[in-house]
Amino acid sequence: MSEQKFRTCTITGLKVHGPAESLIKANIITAVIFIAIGGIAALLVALTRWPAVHLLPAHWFYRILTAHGLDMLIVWIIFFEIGALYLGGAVLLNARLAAPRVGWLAYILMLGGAVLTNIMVLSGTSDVLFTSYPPLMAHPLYYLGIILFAVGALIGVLLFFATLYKARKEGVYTHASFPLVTFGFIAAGMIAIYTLVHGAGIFIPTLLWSMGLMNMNPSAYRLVFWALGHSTQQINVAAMISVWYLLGTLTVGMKPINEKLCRTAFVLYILIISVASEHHLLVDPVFSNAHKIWNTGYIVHLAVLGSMIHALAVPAGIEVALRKKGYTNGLFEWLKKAPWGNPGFSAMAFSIFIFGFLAGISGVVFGSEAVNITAHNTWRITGHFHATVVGGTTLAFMGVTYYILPIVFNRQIIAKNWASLQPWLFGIGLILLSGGMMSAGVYGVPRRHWDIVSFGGSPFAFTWDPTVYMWMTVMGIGALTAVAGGVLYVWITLGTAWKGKPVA
Ligand code: HEM
Ligand SMILES: [Cu+2]
Repeated sequence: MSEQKFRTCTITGLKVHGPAESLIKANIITAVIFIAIGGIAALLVALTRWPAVHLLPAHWFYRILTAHGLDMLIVWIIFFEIGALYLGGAVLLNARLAAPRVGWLAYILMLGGAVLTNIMVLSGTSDVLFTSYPPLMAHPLYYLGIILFAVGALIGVLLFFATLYKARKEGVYTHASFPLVTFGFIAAGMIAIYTLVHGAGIFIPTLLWSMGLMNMNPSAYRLVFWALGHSTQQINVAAMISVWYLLGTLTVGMKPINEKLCRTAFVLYILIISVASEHHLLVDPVFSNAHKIWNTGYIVHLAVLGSMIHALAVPAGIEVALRKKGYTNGLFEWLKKAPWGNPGFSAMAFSIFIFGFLAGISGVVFGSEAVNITAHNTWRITGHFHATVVGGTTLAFMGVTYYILPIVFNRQIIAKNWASLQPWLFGIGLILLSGGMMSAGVYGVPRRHWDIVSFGGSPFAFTWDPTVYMWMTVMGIGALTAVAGGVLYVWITLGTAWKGKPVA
């Protein structure tokens, strides 16, 4: 193995493989460009749903909403995850990336797919929203774009596993087990593989259907689609929790109190989490009631158990680490004296709080059969998943970016004070956004509706409880605050990558 391709990180002492470094940079920068695009879409969509503003006309609302869902939930998150997998597979093990050329192939497929899908959406031929439920039909190239993206992502995940294999085989990494963070990424990678296979399982037939070559049964579509759509959220959860462990270590020197238990929790995710996909089908007349109750009332709680273990392990690990630093007065001195000005720490703390309280609890409640019938397709759901994938995953990824920039990009963060403020703006904005959505949803405000005031001039008048307008305003203020945090993130990340001073 040629040693000259490695650089030693002056902060962590990790050996950074040059080709891995280039690929991580490309994937992360692309992710950030897409969160910027998705963020502009977020602002437009939020300002349309806020009745006081009602910005876009109906057709542009649905078009931009389609772009927002795709660019955020698929493109931003998965590009970032592929970058993170290369980090966990190569950099954290001081190993080389197994086959950098394959990594570039994956990158090109993903980028090509993302650009193609965006073009099809913005050109107005594919207003099908993120879920693209038949009989809504997009242009065939829209589905092709998604397939290319998914194949690229699958290749990236396989490259991660090949990298681990090589690190072992070449004797670079010899400990009995991989570090916990890498272990969590392995869980994410395994879930990713069966998820992406389901992605092919649904989007290839849908492509053929859009070309007039076969029929499509909407119920069958929903079943297979959610094997993809829900399971991808479990990649996000596993990756987010791995990032919590990483940030806990980097920010306060945390060590898990019982590492075996944490690993077991990841194994529970791998085994159980896919059955949770069925919570998307609770109002569909496809499964029997008994089946739904078994699934959502019992089995899924084994995965919830995994989350509960992490939810205790991470904060407890942080508390122990801070108490070891001498903050032992009273119950909460450690919390008060925590490094709140370090954006890596505050992003992690907000992510844990939002994911634990807003996302986790609402998810378990809305995912039960009895409650789902009233929560389904209301803004409660949109509030729930913004707490998971935005307040949880996206914020955790933002936090770890403040470490990836010095370690992988070898640059010092520009505008440190703004960086300290960034997770606060994004986190508080998200709490208001998700809280506003969920609260309005309790009154029955539907998701994906362009006009909740006159329902598009519907003859059946409907008057909301005035409280609804208050919650819509909370949502709007939250959206503006979160967008401000998002703008800071994009500016600081791209600015640092481009003009940050090299790490001494
Ligand atoms: C500043 C940040 C954000 C704001 C203000 C925001 C706002 C919104 C709003 C207002 C909607 C429309 C809901 C509806 O009409 O039912 C929406 C939908 C959605 N958002 Fe966000 N969002 C943000 C960030 C994100 C991120 C980072 C992700 C993913 C990682 C995300 C994923 C989604 C998805 C999947 C939908 C549903 C699309 C659909 O119904 O087809 N959002 N968002
Ligand atoms: Cu789900």
